[in-house]
Amino acid sequence: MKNRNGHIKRQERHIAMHIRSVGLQFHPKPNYIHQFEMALSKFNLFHYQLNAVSCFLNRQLPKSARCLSTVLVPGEASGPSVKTTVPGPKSRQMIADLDKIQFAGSVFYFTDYKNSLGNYVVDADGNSILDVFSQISSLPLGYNHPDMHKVVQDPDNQIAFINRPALGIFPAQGWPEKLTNSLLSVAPKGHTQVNTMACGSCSNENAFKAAFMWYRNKQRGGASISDEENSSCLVNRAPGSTPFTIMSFKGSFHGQTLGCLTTTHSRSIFKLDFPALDWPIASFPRYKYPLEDHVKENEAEDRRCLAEVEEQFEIYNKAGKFVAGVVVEPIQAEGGDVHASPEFFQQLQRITKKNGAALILDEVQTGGGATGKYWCHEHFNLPDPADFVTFSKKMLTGGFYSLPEFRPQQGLKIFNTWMGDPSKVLLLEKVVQVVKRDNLLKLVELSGKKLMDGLKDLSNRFPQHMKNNVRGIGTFCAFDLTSPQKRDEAFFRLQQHGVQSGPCGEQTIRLRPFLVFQPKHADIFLDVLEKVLKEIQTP
Ligand code: PSZ
Repeated sequence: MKNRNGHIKRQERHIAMHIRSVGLQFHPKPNYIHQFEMALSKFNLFHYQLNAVSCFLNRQLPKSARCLSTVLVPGEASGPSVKTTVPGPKSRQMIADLDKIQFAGSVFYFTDYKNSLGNYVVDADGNSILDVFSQISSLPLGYNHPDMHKVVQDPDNQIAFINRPALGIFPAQGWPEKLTNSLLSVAPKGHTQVNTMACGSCSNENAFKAAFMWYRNKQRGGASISDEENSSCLVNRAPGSTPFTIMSFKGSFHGQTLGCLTTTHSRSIFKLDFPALDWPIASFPRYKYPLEDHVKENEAEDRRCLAEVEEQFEIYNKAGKFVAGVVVEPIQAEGGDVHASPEFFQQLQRITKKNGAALILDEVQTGGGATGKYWCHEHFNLPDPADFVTFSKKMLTGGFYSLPEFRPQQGLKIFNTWMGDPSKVLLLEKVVQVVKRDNLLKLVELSGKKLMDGLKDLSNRFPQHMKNNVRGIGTFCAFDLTSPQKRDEAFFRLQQHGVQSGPCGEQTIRLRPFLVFQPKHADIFLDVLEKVLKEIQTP
């Protein structure tokens, strides 16, 4: 008994430590954790036999989409299987080992990547977990997809995996063709230019820089660069260093490097103690749900936020802190899956253009297919192509697309050692082929509809726990619990029942499944969520 109590205490401590570091609002509730342990000792959780369900679903799909309910990743588990608490004893030991070397409080659990397959991640304790978080929304085809293995096994590709080039100066022969077959084959409308980068923050930083150069060149109006500009920039002084700014929105997340961090406003944990630039910030719409019952108020909310954008342009441009760009997420993700209307984005583009600034769409999280299109902003019917579209995560490589007028005029301006990694582009080339071959964007649409219908149904049936603001495009879905504490409990219980979801915002759970997430996986998720909603103890 002593051992058992010690074990539960350790479990609580770990959860509290973890929650602190990822910023969940968790208040340890020994009671439900304890009850969970008791239940676990009675039976091993969850072995779904879903073949029958799968066949049934297959018959429900339209003919053209039937292939979508067949097995996409052969050998994938038929449901979650949880044998220990999550994280289990092995993971907890490994977390303690890692914590001696670095702060490990953000680790959920250690993962057995060899045995993970498709939509299921297997942890170090052998728990098989339905993963609807996909490595913070970043692994496109699930674990160990056979086509990804083929890319790595191809001897020609192995050369690229081993010999990582400094891409800006020594690209491998055939590189332009690789870019054409991968990134450019799915480029947003009008985008013929693409630069690769290592991560999302790096992509945004460089898009900001490209916008600044473009803005300065417009100001120069063709005049050549003066000696004074060249010498003053070396000591961070005008006129070489510019007072230019990038406008961003409250609640946004654009990365944690210093420039990006100035445009990130989602949570203080990211910002506290770091210097920030004096750049303009406007409000992002916060709608009332259900949308159909609040059309007028939400239109007014759009107008309020757009008026702030206009106002910020005026204030900063007047003060000589010229706004060279506006950066915005098509859906604010880290900030709690906050959606805005197509009309908001259309007007934002109009205002940005009118003020001579560049519109930078940060599709790091929304891009890559999760909304049923490669780029979320393709749902917005923008009158013109966006000036920049930045990406990373599901695209495997970071980088940004831009319109031709934003090309730098000199080398070494948008530059670093690696400029991304060609091996990631090889994988992406295959991902793009598989998405097309297996009709995965259509699948996202179908699975997304199933998720949204199921979530709306649950929010109607459990109004004491779920808020009436289920939202989503494709499988990029989210819902709020009625309090931060309930969100934390729901997140914890989902994990214990073998579902890995993602927390974001104050009291939101977001779903970021793989592109191989099928309606049958949506059924499993919804079943587990219903069970969790019945179990919630937080008042
Ligand atoms: O805690 C963190 O730093 C996290 S957790 C999730 C993210 C970052 N998301 C990354 C992200 C993003 O969602 C958007 C819309 N823009 C930029 C970024 C930064 O990308 P990375 O993390 O690759 O630098």
